[in-house]
Amino acid sequence: MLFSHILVWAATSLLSGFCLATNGLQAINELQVEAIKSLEAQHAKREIGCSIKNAAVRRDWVSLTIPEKQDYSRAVQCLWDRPSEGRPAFSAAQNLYDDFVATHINQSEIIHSTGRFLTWHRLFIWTWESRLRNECSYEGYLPYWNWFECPDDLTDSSVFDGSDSSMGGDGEYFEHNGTLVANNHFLPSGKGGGCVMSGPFVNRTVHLGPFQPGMEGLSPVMKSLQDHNPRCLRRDLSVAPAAAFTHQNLHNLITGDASRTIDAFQSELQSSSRGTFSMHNAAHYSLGGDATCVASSYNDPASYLHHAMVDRLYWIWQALHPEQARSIAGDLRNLSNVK
Ligand SMILES: *[C@@H]1O[C@H](CO)[C@@H](O)[C@H](O)[C@H]1NC(C)=O
Ligand SMILES: *[C@@H]1O[C@H](CO)[C@@H](O)[C@H](O)[C@H]1NC(C)=O
Ligand SMILES: *[C@@H]1O[C@H](CO)[C@@H](O)[C@H](O)[C@H]1NC(C)=O
Ligand SMILES: *[C@@H]1O[C@H](CO)[C@@H](O)[C@H](O)[C@H]1NC(C)=O
Ligand SMILES: [Cu+2]
Repeated sequence: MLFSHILVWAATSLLSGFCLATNGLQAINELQVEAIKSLEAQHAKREIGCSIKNAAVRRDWVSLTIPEKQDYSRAVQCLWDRPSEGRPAFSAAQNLYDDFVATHINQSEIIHSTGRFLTWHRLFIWTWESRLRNECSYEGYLPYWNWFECPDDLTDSSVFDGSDSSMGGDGEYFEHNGTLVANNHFLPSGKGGGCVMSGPFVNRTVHLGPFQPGMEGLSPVMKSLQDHNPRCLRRDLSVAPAAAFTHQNLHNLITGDASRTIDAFQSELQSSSRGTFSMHNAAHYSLGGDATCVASSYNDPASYLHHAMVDRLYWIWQALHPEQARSIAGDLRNLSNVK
């Protein structure tokens, strides 16, 4: 027993490089094993169609080889080099990468804090992944940023180490007064806040947003989708929100009180019910900078890896709660019409 635990620990610590993982890392690995067993049982009699036997496999970024990581970034550059498909409402979008950002901005008021949250974002990242594969000859699937790795210093993670096989590092130092997060949390400023000056996307320009940036000093603020606002991508990597990534919070979400209904699960994962960061918000705000504007957060390419992890939790929850897997909760509100 002891021996097998050591093996598990060795495998996960190797995967997370040279940084301290949270106690949630082993917990999510174990829950994923349970999820796969559950799907194998549910799909045992399925002869045709989609099943766990022929499913695509999304992998942890840290488990990709360096050439695989570089190939993912190459494919992202390919979308960035494609022309915008240019609907009139999105006229500030300059390329296909921007079109994705614009689509998220356009729908932002109806896909957050509504019944669409989990399924809309699932479709969104699947569309992104499909275009990388179908138009940019990317052969893998969308990797995920495993929040339970390196929470003490994100720049130790191979997602954010600033190498050409990462999503870029922290922003340059920019003096500011921190970030105001939903529910009036205050997040002190970190070591960044300015332009990301490392990694494969350093020379890229973002054009849309921010609308309601949480980070103080993030400007100029955009007024409409016609407002062309070219600038560098900014980040302020922060460790404070990572306090959400405990095995207690994970178990509460997947097997505990918050797992009982889709409503409870979705609320706990998306927003914060107990005055602390939800896991979804924690990872968004730990990116800082451009990611602190909810609507235009996909200006940061790490947001796709982040939402692949959100989707992974949704998938594990669905696998372990088959009777509820296809239910949704919430309404179809447009938040700007809610007083
Ligand atoms: C979103 O896009 C649609 C169709 O392109 C457009 O009619 C609508 O005004 C846009 N909404 C916002 C909030 O930009
Ligand atoms: C939400 O409502 C606002 C204000 O009525 C409107 O301008 C906006 O286009 C709506 N957004 C969507 C996505 O329907
Ligand atoms: C931060 O807040 C202090 C006190 O409100 C203010 O004096 C200072 O100018 C602010 N700094 C920036 C960069 O806005
Ligand atoms: C960014 O542009 C600079 C100056 O043209 C160039 O030296 C550098 O190699 C570019 N970096 C990347 C990752 O494309
Ligand atoms: Cu979103």
